[in-house]
Amino acid sequence: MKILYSPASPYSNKVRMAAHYAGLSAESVLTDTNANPPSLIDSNPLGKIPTLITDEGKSIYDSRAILHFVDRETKGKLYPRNPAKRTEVEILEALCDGICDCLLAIVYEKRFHPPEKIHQPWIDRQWEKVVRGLDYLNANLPKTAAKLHAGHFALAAMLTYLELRFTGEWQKGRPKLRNWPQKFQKFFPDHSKFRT
Ligand SMILES: N[C@@H](CCC(=O)N[C@@H](CS)C(=O)NCC(=O)O)C(=O)O
Repeated sequence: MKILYSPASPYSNKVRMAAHYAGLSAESVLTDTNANPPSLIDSNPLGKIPTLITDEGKSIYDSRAILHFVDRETKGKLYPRNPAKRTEVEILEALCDGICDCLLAIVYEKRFHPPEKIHQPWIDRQWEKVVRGLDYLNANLPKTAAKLHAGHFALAAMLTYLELRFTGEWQKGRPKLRNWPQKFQKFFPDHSKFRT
């Protein structure tokens, strides 16, 4: 199995960590989305990473579909069996991925527009969503122990991306969230392997 990825991509980071944790072996293939390589475009019309390609050549995207696939392949290592708990985990994952969507919208706004075309109100609107999301997470962190789930990986990946692109801009007033990565590392010491 292969996972097309890039080290900075938070959704790729989430998928690679979770697959490793669940015990699904997959080769990570570094992929430059800007170059539209056939290996990506032929597997995913959206040209986005992560994209997982199975040994049978079937492609699976996006990151949540991949995690649901990994969960099925590993007999439920990523999501709780209890429906109410599962919904909670799925919402946590959706929130963390949604924050990443906003962060990426800000990064892409600046990256893909000439300076005079950058629309600051759009950036501000995205950042407001990020602020609300981070405040919510600071007040409602998931219990974190040896048994991890998809929501933990989504949260870890989102905070890694946030610190990569918005270094030092998110910790103030959110002490619980700021300290959470240390807790996560205790239970998933391999996390740094997935940043490259
Ligand atoms: N909802 C998707 C988002 C994937 C996504 O936006 N990936 C970014 C990299 S972090 C990408 O491939 N961007 C390239 C592009 O949009 O052309 C998921 O969860 O996998």
